[in-house]
Amino acid sequence: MFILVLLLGLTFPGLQAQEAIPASGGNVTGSGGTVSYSIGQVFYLMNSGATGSVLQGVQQPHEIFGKEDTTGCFIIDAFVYLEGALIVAGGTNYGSEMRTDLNIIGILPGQSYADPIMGTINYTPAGQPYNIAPWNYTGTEGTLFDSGGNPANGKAGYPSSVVDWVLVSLRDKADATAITLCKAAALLHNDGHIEFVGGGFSCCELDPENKYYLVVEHRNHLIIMSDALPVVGGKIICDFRTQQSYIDPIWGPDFFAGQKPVTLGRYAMYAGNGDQIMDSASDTDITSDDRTWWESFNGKPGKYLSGDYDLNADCTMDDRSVWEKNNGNFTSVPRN
Ligand SMILES: [Ca+2]
Ligand SMILES: [Ca+2]
Ligand SMILES: [Ca+2]
Repeated sequence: MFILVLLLGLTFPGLQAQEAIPASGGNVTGSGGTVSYSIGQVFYLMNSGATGSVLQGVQQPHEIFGKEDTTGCFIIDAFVYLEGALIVAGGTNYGSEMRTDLNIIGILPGQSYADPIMGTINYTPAGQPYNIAPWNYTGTEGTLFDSGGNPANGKAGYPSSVVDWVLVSLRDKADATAITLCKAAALLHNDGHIEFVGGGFSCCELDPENKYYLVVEHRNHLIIMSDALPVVGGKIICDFRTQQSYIDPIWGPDFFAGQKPVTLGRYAMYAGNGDQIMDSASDTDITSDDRTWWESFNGKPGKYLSGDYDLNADCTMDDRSVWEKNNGNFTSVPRN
């Protein structure tokens, strides 16, 4: 009983000065919750320690109503497809799962491979790829995967099912006034599962009664957001693969882009958004700037490049074809 008072850490200015017996009990509310006290206590001793204080008396408060425990962190259980990786190699159809070419070749951040033709070692610098503009996200998730430039450890610890990195965040609103509550770079697996690494998604102490918007970004695909999602049992669940993402209906259902409908009733993030920095809208649209962007990488094989729109580890005309089909799509989902 005494311990409970201590845990609440409330201050009771009125109560401490109490020298008369109140006619009844009452409630005291502070930032940590509400505590009820009852009649009968006139004199008391206060014992203070490093973590709080305890009032000793004849009758101690015995009804404690603290805030709902929100110390647990939310678990995000989400799935998404990147269109570029879903395209069947060398074709225009979509496969049942995404390709992992970047991983197979060994060009994901931190991976390395020996180039047999050039006789050189290709080493992609370690670190999640969203530490550059426009994201400037400084998370250290990527340091877990580093070959150190040694092809003998070329896969750098990535599971073989990993397609690429995505950037995931939670917002409190759908529009531009939204606050990003938490953010993490995460691994995307070929079945669409988003895996949080290095401590997971540190979305803690949020109100589980609220609803949240889950945002997924990729370095050369179009940003998407979910509709408002409830927290169920500490979990936020979202499967973008089988449902359209949020589309602001203000100009009708077909004005803004959400995800691209692909075969088998599935959806995928639009590929072809390599330029996300030229102007303020570049991050949320697919335009001729994204073709110019692709052009600057065209002809470069075997590197981790944002102009590689179909994520097959080289930059060729195929990537331009992917861009061409998606050119003109733009989203209302603000990136910043
Ligand atoms: Ca922008
Ligand atoms: Ca763009
Ligand atoms: Ca390519």
